[in-house]
Amino acid sequence: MASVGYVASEHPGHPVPAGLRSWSTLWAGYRPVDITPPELLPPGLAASVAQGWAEPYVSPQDVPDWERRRAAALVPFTFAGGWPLNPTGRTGWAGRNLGRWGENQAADPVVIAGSGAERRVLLIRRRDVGQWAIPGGMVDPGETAPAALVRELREETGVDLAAMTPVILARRYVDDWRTTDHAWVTTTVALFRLPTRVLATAGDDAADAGWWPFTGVDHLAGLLASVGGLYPAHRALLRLVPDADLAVAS
Ligand code: RP5
Ligand code: MG
Ligand code: MG
Repeated sequence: MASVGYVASEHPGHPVPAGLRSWSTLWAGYRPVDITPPELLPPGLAASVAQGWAEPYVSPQDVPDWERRRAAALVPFTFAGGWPLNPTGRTGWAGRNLGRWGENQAADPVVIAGSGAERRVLLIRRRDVGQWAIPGGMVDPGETAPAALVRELREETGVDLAAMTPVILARRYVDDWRTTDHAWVTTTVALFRLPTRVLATAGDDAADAGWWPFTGVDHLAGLLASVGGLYPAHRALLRLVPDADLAVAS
């Protein structure tokens, strides 16, 4: 098959053309751009490993337990030449910009308070991209997703919902900004419903925390446009909240 001369760096902001994303479509000219940051390459990698958020492997070929990881994956994935392949196909980006090669499991607690026109959703402003997002985070090694939902919510907003049982909305891929062909994010999205708002205080990787009117994702995005915007990857997650939990716009 003829190669298509697509080089991601020549198309800033462009996704890979839809017809070329599938790994089963041969594309000899594919040249993804490596976005591995210095803190995930030697010598900086050692400090990131010591901080506890990065695994020490410079290449996925060094990872010793792929069989176990594949069995535990939320979204199945395949390999080529020892490299795990993003289950959504080519991204235009290579390397690792996340703690782990392959699937990085996150937990996203969607907390809703009030009803009708008073209904609100608890969001944080992410320090990395400056946008408003669900107060989620990565599941720690050996931790369960339900435990991570409660821990991340507490760390990022100060709200402790350990006594509640949330409704799991989905276990799915999330289009995180750090995604590459060989390291990506999946998440467990869960809904907590509160009768009224509780005090929220930003902490950890949250620059701000607040309750935003939530009568629909598009309305929410409009509200947030002037203050950093809504983290694009979380639009799809917030759309998972059942209609019954949304106020009818009047
Ligand atoms: C998002 O990044 C996930 O949906 C989750 O909210 C979060 C996990 O990463 P950190 O907040 O730990 O950076 O894509
Ligand atoms: Mg966090
Ligand atoms: Mg977080």
